[in-house]
Amino acid sequence: MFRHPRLQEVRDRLTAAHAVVVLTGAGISADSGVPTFRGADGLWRNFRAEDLATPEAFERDPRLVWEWYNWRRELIATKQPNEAHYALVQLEARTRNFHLITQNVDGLHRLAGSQHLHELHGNIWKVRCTSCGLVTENRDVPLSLRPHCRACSALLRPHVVWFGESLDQQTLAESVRAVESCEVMMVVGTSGLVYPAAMLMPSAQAAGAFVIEINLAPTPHSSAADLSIQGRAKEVIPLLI
Ligand code: BV8
Ligand code: ZN
Repeated sequence: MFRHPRLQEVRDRLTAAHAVVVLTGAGISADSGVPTFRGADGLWRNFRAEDLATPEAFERDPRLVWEWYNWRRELIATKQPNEAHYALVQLEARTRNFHLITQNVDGLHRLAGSQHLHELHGNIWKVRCTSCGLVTENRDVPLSLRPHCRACSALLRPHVVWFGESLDQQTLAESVRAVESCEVMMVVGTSGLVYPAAMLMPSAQAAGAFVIEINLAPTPHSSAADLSIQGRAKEVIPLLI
């Protein structure tokens, strides 16, 4: 049973807060069996995510990039949300003004029932036409390689944000507004290395929010957090709700 001297304080702060924001990263899905990006299990055929999650990689070898996404879609299709995902759904239901901002593209927050969700980096279950831009949901596992647009027959790509690509401006603006007007922000299972998502925590703090980090290990943001709890998301989050 996870123990920490300040769990009750966190529960009280979350209960008293009118506006709460939660930012999640790959660590919250690790307990569902989805590999993180920078952990030991973050490799695929000796490629790093940074090598494949780029427009250049897709330009150079769309088949290889699609094979990687097909591998991830196939893996994620067998995974379920864990206690941490469900606890955040409960927190959302009883918080007046709640925003869940995720860097994850696995769709597990949506599957768990989160409504006020901002998917900063897109969603692996959506595809986008490289020509006409049509975005559709696609759950084919595997996706027939080099998938083509029904409307204009151009090549489809995953509807995710690659390194070097800018985030959807509206999603980012909504997320910034949310962190700048919340009383409590929880940052769960992210290494805090990827920008501009990594700017959200300092922005919350600058706006006066009480920031709690929950992570298995210390991160570059741990010292800045008002409270950094070292533990497994699926054990800690349910205890805070
Ligand atoms: C942009 C979608 C520019 C794809 C992803 C140098 C300095 C600063 C910035 C840059 C730089 N060089 C380049 C940049 C910009 C770059 C960037 O930040 N690079 C980093 C690597 C330095 N950013 C970008 O390119 C962004 N775009 O900046 O645009 C621009 C501006 C104007 C106009 C045009 C362009 C786009 C970034 C989005 C990239 N896409 N994903 C896909 O998934 O297929 S990012 C990818 O990393 C995932 O989304 C992932 O979620 C995300 C972040 O990683 P984490 O979630 O933190 O996961 P990670 O594995 O790192 O960590 C897991 C954590 O969980 C660990 O801390 C671990 O301890 C913890 N953990 C593990 N198990 C548990 C746990 N915690 C709790 N419980 C557990 N059980
Ligand atoms: Zn098209």
